[in-house]
Amino acid sequence: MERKTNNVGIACSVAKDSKGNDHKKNLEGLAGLYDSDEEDGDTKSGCLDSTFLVRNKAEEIDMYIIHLRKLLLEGEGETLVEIGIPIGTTAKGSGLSVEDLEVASRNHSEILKKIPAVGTKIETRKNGNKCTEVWLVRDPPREEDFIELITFIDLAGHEKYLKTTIFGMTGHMPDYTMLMVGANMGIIGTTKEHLSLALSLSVPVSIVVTKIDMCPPQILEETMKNIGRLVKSAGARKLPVMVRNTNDVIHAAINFPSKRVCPIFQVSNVEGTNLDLLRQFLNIVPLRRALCGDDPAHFQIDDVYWVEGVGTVVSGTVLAGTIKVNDTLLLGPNSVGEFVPLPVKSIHRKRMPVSSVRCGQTASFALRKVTKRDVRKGMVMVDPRLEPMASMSFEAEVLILHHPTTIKPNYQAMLHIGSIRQTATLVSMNKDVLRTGDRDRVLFKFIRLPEYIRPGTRMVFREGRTKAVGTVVHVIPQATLAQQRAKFKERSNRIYVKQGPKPPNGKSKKDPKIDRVKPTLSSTSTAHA
Ligand SMILES: Nc1nc2c(ncn2[C@@H]2O[C@H](COP(=O)(O)OP(=O)(O)OP(=O)(O)O)[C@@H](O)[C@H]2O)c(=O)[nH]1
Ligand SMILES: [Mg+2]
Repeated sequence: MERKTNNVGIACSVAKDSKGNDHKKNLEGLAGLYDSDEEDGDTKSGCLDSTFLVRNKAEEIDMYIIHLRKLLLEGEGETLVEIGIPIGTTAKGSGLSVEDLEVASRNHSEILKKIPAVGTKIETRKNGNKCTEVWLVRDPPREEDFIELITFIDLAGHEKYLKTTIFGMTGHMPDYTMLMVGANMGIIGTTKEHLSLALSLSVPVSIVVTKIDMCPPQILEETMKNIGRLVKSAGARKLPVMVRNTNDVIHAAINFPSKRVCPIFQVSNVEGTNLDLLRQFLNIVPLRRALCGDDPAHFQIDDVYWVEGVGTVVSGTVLAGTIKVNDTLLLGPNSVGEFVPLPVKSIHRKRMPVSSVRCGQTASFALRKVTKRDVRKGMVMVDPRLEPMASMSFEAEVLILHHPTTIKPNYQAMLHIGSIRQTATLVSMNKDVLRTGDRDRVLFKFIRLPEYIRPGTRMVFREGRTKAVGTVVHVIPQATLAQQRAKFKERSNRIYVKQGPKPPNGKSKKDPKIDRVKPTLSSTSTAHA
């Protein structure tokens, strides 16, 4: 490895920055090796402005650092770098072996620390058995960079991915939704489906009509008429607001959080028509939820990864409080309903290391002492002060949006509560049967694992064409395995004291049930009891 480091070092090549600026002029004199094979001024994607040979020599590293600092300055804090271009070659047809590239990329990370800058690998370019890595290099983040940040959650439009779209809406807790409608296509089945999902989760909806550049005027007019009708219909009951100028933007943004209006934009992503209005709207629309960074921390996990050299990484949303690096939180519930204390090793927000995150923000945490298998979507990391309890059963107020016939007890459906996604049985309800349009208070029981849920959380359940929404109103905590064992022991002791010791053959004639119960105490059976 040491030999490779010296020989390979980092064959770094600097390409145009992420904003597409050409730095060629500025690089002359700085670049270790100017790529003279390319025609002057040619900076099309994949062509390099300059290449650097950066070995373990201090002067080569220094030169590269100076160069990157300059690029960061010119690129307003960011630039793209391609690692692994052997010196003296063009971008095309080049690359390093996987092992050499690994060494080069590790060394590159070390160099970035000296700048200091943050590098994120964004692409591996393969060329036969050779490859290169494209890195986005940025200035280290300042806390104020993260104060006003809009996170876009791109959800799937196709019906086939409805499950994922529902997960995005319940798991990521968006403040607002932007429903995209192709001007040519107009309102289709999924448009109505997604609108009803946003309405039932009480998330304000705006509509963006795209592709107006390629839509005949009469079709666009028809689409707009249908959208207006849909927005005003009994199910939605909103006032459509066509956004045509800055005054409309202000009016729409002020009234948007109240959910009374539905701002409608007509844009072309190709010609850029009205994108400035949409941008203005996103910039001024106020935060919808009151966020309190002082509450005990509650982080909801929506994905788990294994990152080479880092370990288990969980991503999700901070629902309450503030979480700092090295804070110890309770991770759970595991399959037996327990929570385990775990320190947060490091925090990344938008692919950047940060020292803390607060409620409303999405982040990923590197965890210590836990394998990927121990964590699943829907688990939480919470402040120990919350004394979290897992539960298999809970009561909810539900509204049946659609069901072809009737729902009776023992009906099973896929529940979405935050990032929890699990099948549950509808155990009991107040009414005899539930039909489309009915509201009722019902008792659900998860079929597989205990979960951490809190009253007031919105939920969606669906099964085939059945759709229903609801709110968790009462959670029945499940005793942990330790508590169940303690209870069982206490009960056995009481019986023992009452009945005296068992006869020597081990069988109690008075109560044969006791012996039958004892051997069945296994972690799974008790946890799910
Ligand atoms: N002419 C024109 N084409 C557009 C416009 N917006 C998007 N497109 C094109 O439409 C196609 C689909 O765009 P996407 O952004 O992938 O659509 P999507 O809704 O995200 O699709 P899914 O992610 O599959 O749900 C692409 O080829 C775009 O270039 C527009 O305003 N005008
Ligand atoms: Mg898309």
